[in-house]
Amino acid sequence: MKFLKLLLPLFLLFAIVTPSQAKKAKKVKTVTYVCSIDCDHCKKTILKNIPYEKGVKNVEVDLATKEVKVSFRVDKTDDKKIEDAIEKLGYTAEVKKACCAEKHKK
Ligand SMILES: [Cu+2]
Repeated sequence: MKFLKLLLPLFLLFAIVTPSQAKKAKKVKTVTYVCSIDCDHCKKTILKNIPYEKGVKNVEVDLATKEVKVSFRVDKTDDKKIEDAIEKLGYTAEVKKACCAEKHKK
């Protein structure tokens, strides 16, 4: 019995330490582009095309800020390819630079 009492905390410790491996999540990155979009038609054009680009998981368009937020698989595409895809539709696209608030997070 005394042996069991000693073993239990040890076992519990193992149970806490061992998980946290095997987290093989598909890496998704979200990049915000500032684009030359200015009306509902532009928004529709973006939403009709960009979600079908290779590796793209999600697209959000904010007309007020002219921002297009794209989430994509890093193993399938990259910032530049998405940028090119937006430009191919006839818009300018520029990766939105992180503001100072982003730096202060670290
Ligand atoms: Cu437009």
